[in-house]
Amino acid sequence: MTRYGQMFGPDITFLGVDRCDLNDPGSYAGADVVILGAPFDGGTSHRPGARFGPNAIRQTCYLPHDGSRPSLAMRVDALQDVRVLDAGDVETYAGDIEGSLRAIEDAVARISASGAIPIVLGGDHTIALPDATGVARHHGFGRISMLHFDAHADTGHIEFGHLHGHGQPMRRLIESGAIRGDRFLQIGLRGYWPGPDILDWMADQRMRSYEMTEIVHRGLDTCLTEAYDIALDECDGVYLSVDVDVCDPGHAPGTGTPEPGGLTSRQLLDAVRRTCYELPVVGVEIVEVAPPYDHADITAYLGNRVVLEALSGIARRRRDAAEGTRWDPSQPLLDGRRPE
Ligand SMILES: [Mn+2]
Repeated sequence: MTRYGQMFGPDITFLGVDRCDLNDPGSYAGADVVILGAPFDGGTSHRPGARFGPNAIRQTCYLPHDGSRPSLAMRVDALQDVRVLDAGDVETYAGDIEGSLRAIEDAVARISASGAIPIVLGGDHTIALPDATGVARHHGFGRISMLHFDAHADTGHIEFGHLHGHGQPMRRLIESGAIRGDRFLQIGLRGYWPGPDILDWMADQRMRSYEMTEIVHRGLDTCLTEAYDIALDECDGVYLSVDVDVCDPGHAPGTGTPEPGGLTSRQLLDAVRRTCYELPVVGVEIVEVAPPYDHADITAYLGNRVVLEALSGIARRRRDAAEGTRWDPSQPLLDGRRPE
């Protein structure tokens, strides 16, 4: 496994955190989180370009790349309070799906086996299969649930004559037993795919999918609370998969298969933060950031902040567990009217 860092620009790390080498277990021993790039977009059905996602997510920020990001809302500095390392990119080739999936799964499995949480920067959504499988190899098949933010269900069977692609990873994960169909929670679906045959298959798996109309009608927080209950039932951990196209194209234009009418970036960031604070998250991925279609780096900035919200939620969860405290989202940051 080679560090593939120079292929898409300088070999940088996420906002300047320390680097590690997955070939040298000592270099990431004791890490809480290991960030991994998976610059693979050979599974896209429409517009490619997510291979440029990892480095865009790593570097798109207007603050110094100094390995420090104090969260105003959570009052933690996730890059300092937990040990976050960046293992660079996995070598993938868009024309070799199976070989790329094997390399990604092996890399993620190494991170999980070390006890760290992998945060994978995609890449198209094909990588959800090796990402979640690599985590399940450590935590146990059927022992982790899936919280999947996406405009699309990604439960296709055979597309373009292939079993693997960015519209199919969720079906493959259920078929393999890595994740139970009835512990699969999908948030933000909308639009005009898939059709009734695939929906029937999903119903047979007892998946729970929250389409945007239900989310608008009931409220995102209500839906999340319900999804969290299902996710924790008979499972030890939660895998968080964020396809940036869950957000409205106005909030995330840089993606391959945009679908109008999605979440706001505010909703997504709050949901990621809350998920990583309230649930035992054992793996995270942010996929489908495709810089060639971005405008003013809107989507790259969002991808960077999704990672930071996940990290801040994880950091605050650990601090509160150690100190017996609890984060209160209604607390003001500053309130000069409040007596001392
Ligand atoms: Mn997807």
